[in-house]
Amino acid sequence: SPWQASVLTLFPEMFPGPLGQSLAGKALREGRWALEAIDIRGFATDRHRSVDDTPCGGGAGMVLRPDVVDAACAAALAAGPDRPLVVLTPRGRPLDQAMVRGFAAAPGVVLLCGRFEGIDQRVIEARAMTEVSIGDYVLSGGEPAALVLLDACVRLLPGVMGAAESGEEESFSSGLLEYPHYTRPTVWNDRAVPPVLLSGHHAEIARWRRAQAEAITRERRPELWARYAAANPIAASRAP
Ligand code: 6GU
Repeated sequence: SPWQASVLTLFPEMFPGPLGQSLAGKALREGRWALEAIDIRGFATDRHRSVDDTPCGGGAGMVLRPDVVDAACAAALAAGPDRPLVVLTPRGRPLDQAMVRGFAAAPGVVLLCGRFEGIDQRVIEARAMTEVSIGDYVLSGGEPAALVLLDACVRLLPGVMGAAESGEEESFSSGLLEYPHYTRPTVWNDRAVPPVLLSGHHAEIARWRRAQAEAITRERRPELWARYAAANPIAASRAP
């Protein structure tokens, strides 16, 4: 029984989309994970197959109906009941690598994609859904966010990534942003590769890379640096 993703959406044709390509696509074809896109409209009950209605209290846009969403959730959970139910919404908790590790360690996920102005809050509470956002900007729907979350999970599944990258070797397992990368030619448009990387001194290279990663994290992501510095007081004391 592979890791099972079920996506509840009004646009099932958006899946697998980019997840049918590259690393995730290969893993999908190899049966290391499975993906089903479930059309929420299939759970409408009236003649007009309506899934949304006007907001109580007034205002712009439409709200997904709780009864329709609940029926779609029940159908998804029938295939694998022990999976977290996640709703993708800009008002959710910001996705981070620790959450991704948790989802990847579960039997799979059920992802509900928000559309219109929102989803009736009662079904979110009744189903104890986890509300997740992928960042502080607004998408027109949760589908691209669901694709992002799934990509982040799938690359951590057993057998998906080679030993070379190994999923958690790089950035965010260390708590630092990545050091810069270089390849041949050693001089390009008057720009030289940093000489230390051509020195063959492995310990010196590792030190240089760590210093670069620490500097870029401090400059770009002070909140990540604060967390790293608290966990690595020696590194913090070394910093300028
Ligand atoms: Cl999860 N959904 C939408 N619609 N917009 C977002 C988002 C999610 N995360 C960031 N922006």
